Amino acid sequence: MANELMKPFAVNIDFQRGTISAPARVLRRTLKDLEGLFYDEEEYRRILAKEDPLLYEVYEVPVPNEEGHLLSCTTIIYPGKVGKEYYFTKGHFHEKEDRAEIYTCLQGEGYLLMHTRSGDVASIHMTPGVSAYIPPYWSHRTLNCGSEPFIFYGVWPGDAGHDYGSIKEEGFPLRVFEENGVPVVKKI
Ligand code: M6P
Ligand code: ZN
Repeated sequence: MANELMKPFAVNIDFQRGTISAPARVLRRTLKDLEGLFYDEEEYRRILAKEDPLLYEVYEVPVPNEEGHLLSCTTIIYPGKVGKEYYFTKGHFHEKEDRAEIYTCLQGEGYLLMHTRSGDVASIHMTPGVSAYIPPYWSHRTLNCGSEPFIFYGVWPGDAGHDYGSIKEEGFPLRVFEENGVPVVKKI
């Protein structure tokens, strides 16, 4: 019985660079992966016609995507904008919507945006040391509003899953634009 149990292990997280040693998977999303998500569609197409910049990378700790386990990863969002809107992650609900998540900022500056299906919205300004709790039933998207990479570490239940569908179809009700050199959170 005992030899069927998973063995304890550790990884190293580089707090400055945001990388994890021996990740299960490194996910890289470029501008074309976020089609239909930015506010300024025209500007999105104009940039994409010239280049396809890397927006963010995710380093996952190798753990099964199963009930009982805790998944974790770092996310590195690079600085940049499409029009006045800062680079962001796709954003998702959990497939099992009653699963929560914790994001802890390691480097840089960003925002965590959240909403519920019943129309509540929330945002948290993320700077190093800020550890945000995303309760069950809240979607989550992050963005980099600084000039350096924005890096955070996330932990969530192994069976949560990702549901991108409704955000792709309906859009995210909170957006952050640069206005007069500062980030402004807007409800759309
Ligand atoms: C965080 C976690 C991951 C997620 C990643 C990128 O690190 O929530 O589960 O994959 O952000 O976000 P998204 O999948 O919405 O692009
Ligand atoms: Zn999540």
